[in-house]
Amino acid sequence: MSVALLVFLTSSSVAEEQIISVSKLRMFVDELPDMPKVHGFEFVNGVPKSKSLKIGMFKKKWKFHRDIPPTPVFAFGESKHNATVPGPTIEALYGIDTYVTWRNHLPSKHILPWDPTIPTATPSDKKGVPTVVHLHGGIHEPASDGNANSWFTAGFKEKGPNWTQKTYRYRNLQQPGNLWYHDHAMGLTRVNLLAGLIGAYIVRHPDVEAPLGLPMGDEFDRTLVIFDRSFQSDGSIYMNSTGNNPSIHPQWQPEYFGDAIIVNGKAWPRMQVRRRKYRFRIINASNARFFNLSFTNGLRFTHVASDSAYLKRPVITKDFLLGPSEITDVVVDFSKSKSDSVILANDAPYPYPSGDPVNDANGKVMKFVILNYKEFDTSRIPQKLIRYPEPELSSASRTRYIAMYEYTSDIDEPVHLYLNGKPYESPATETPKAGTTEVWNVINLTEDNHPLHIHLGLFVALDQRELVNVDEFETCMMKLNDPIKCQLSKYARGKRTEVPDHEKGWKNVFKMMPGSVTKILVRFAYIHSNISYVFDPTADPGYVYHCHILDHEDNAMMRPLKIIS
Ligand SMILES: *[C@@H]1O[C@H](CO)[C@@H](O)[C@H](O)[C@H]1NC(C)=O
Ligand SMILES: *[C@@H]1O[C@H](CO)[C@@H](O)[C@H](O)[C@H]1NC(C)=O
Ligand SMILES: *[C@@H]1O[C@H](CO)[C@@H](O)[C@H](O)[C@H]1NC(C)=O
Ligand SMILES: *[C@@H]1O[C@H](CO)[C@@H](O)[C@H](O)[C@H]1NC(C)=O
Ligand SMILES: *[C@@H]1O[C@H](CO)[C@@H](O)[C@H](O)[C@H]1NC(C)=O
Ligand SMILES: *[C@@H]1O[C@H](CO)[C@@H](O)[C@H](O)[C@H]1NC(C)=O
Ligand SMILES: CC(=O)N[C@H]1CO[C@H](CO)[C@@H](O)[C@@H]1O
Ligand SMILES: [Cu+2]
Repeated sequence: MSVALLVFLTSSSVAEEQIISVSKLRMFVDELPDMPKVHGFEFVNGVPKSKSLKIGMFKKKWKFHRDIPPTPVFAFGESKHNATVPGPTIEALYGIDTYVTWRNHLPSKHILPWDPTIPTATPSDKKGVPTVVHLHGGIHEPASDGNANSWFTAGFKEKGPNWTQKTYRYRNLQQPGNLWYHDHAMGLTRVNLLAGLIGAYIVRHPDVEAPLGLPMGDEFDRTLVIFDRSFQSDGSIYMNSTGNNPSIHPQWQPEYFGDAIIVNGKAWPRMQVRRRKYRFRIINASNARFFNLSFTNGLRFTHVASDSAYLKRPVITKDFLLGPSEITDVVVDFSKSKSDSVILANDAPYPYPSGDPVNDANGKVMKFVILNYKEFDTSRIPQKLIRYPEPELSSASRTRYIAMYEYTSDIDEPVHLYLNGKPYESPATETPKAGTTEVWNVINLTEDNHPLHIHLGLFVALDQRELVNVDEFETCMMKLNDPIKCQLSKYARGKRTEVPDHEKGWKNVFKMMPGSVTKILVRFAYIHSNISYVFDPTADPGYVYHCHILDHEDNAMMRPLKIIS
C-alpha cells in the first residue's frame, strides 16, 4: 500500500449495526423544502442584464429527516449560512449571460471514503477536496464546461492539469429547459455528489414559454431533486468503504445505492398541494438508482419536456422510468385525484434492470396531501408544445460506434468500465465538426443499463435493438474492439424496443439497454436556431461524454470529446 493510499483512506469499514435501518424511520414527517432561488440576471432600468454570481461549496450539517441526527455534507450556497442540499436553484434568462465564480471552501479532508487507485484528481500536497462544476445540459465554451481535469481545491490553491479560469460564463442562448449543476472532478464525482454538490438550473424564455399557459410561478412550478442515501446512526452518510475487488481497488464499488429516498434534501417528505395543476421538474440525481415513478391512486403524469427541451406535444403516462441524471418535466392535475392524499412511488429494481426489487422504504418517494377545496385554475396543458426541427438521418455527416465494456477480475467482480476500450487519458477519438449531425451507434456489451450523457451535443434516440448471439459478438469485440470487423450488422437483428413517447425528441441523456445497440442522432449545433455557436467550441480543454452512473464515470466510462472546425 502506498503512502498516498494511507492518507486518502479516511473512513474505516462500518459495522452493519451502525447503519440506520430505514424501516425504523417515519415517512412523510418533514415538509418538502423549496430550495433558495438565485437569479442569474438582473433588471437595470427594466432591461435584463447579465449578472455575476459567487457560489461557494461549504462543509456544514444538514437535517435529512426529523429523526436522523444532523449530517455532515458539502453544500452549494451564496454563503455557508444559506448553503443547502441540493444547492440553490439558479434561474437564468434566455440570451442573458450568467457568470458564476464557483468557490471551493471545503476542508482538507473528504467526508466520504475515496479511492486513489482509480484515475483521480490528486492535489500535490494531498490536502483539500478537488472540485469543478459542470452545468449539465449547458451549451457553452469548453473553458466553462467544468472539465474533469480543471479541478481546484480551496482558495484555488491547487489546480488540475486542465484548469483554465475561475469564472465560468454560461450563455443561456439555448432552448429553454431544465439543467443542473454538479461536481465533475476526475475520479471524485460519485463521492462529491453523494456529499451534496448538486443543484438545479433553469433557462427560461418567457416569450416562447408564457403562451403555453402551463402552471407558473414559485408555488405551482416546482423542482424536485431526487436521490438515495444511507446513513449511520450518528447521522453521517454511509458509503461502503470496502471495494468489491479490494486488492485492486480498496474502495471503488460499481454502484452506490442508498436506502432512504431523498427529495429536495428531505427523506420521504410531504407536500401540501391545492386541487389544481402543478408543474414538477423532476431531476434524478442518484448515483446509480433508477426510479420507475407512479402514483398510488392512479393519478397521471403529463410530460411536457425531457432533460433538455420541450416535447412537441404532451404525453400522458401512468408511470415512467428515470435514469440517473435524467430529468422529466411533468404536469400533475391534483383536481383529478379521488383521494385526499397520494404517494409518489418507485418500483425500479436496483441495479436496473436485473437487480433487487424495491422494498417498503426505497419503493416510496414522497406524499402529497391534497386540500379539499377545488379551486379555479387558469393554467392549462396546450395540445401543442414546442417543435424543434429534427434532422433527417440522411443529413448525418458520419457514423460512429461507441462500445461499452465492463472488465471483471478473477473473482468475477467489475474492476472498471471503458468506452470503446479506451481509458480517459487516451487521446480523443470522437472529434465531430461544429455544426454537424452524426449517427452514434452505442453498443452496450454489459449487463447494466448505462445512461449516456454527451456534453454540448443534443441527441434524438432513433432505434434500440437487441443483439443476437451476443456472447459470440462480445468475444470478437473483446479481441478486436472493432464493430465493423466483428460484423455488428449480423448481430444487430434482435428485438426492437420502441423509444417511449415521452423520450422522443431532444435529450442529453439516454438509457442504453444492455446487450443492445442504440442508434442516436447527435447534433453539435443549437436546436432552436440555425445560428452557429456564439463561442469557440474547438478550444481547450474540450468536452467529454460519459456514462452518468457516477461510479462508472469515475472508473472510467468517460472519454474526451474534441470539437473541430
Ligand atoms: C445568502 O446569503 C448571502 C450573504 O448573506 C446573501 O448575499 C444572499 O442573497 C443569500 N442568498 C439567498 C438565496 O438567500
Ligand atoms: C461492503 O462491500 C463489501 C464488498 O462488496 C461487502 O463484502 C460487504 O458486505 C459490504 N458491507 C456492507 C455493510 O454492506
Ligand atoms: C435515476 O437515475 C438512475 C441512473 O440512471 C436510474 O437508475 C434511476 O432509476 C433514476 N431514478 C429516477 C427516479 O428516475
Ligand atoms: C413501472 O411501474 C409500473 C407500475 O408499477 C409497471 O407497470 C411498469 O412495468 C414499470 N416499468 C418499468 C420500466 O419497470
Ligand atoms: C434550419 O434550416 C433548415 C433548412 O433551411 C430548416 O429546415 C430548419 O427548420 C431550420 N431550423 C431552425 C431551428 O430554424
Ligand atoms: C490537459 O492537460 C494535459 C497536461 O498538461 C495535456 O497534456 C492535455 O493535452 C490537456 N488536455 C486537454 C483536453 O486540454
Ligand atoms: C455481452 C453481454 O454482456 N451481454 C449481456 C447484455 O445484457 C443482457 C441482458 O441483460 C445479458 O443477458 C447479456 O449477457
Ligand atoms: Cu454506466
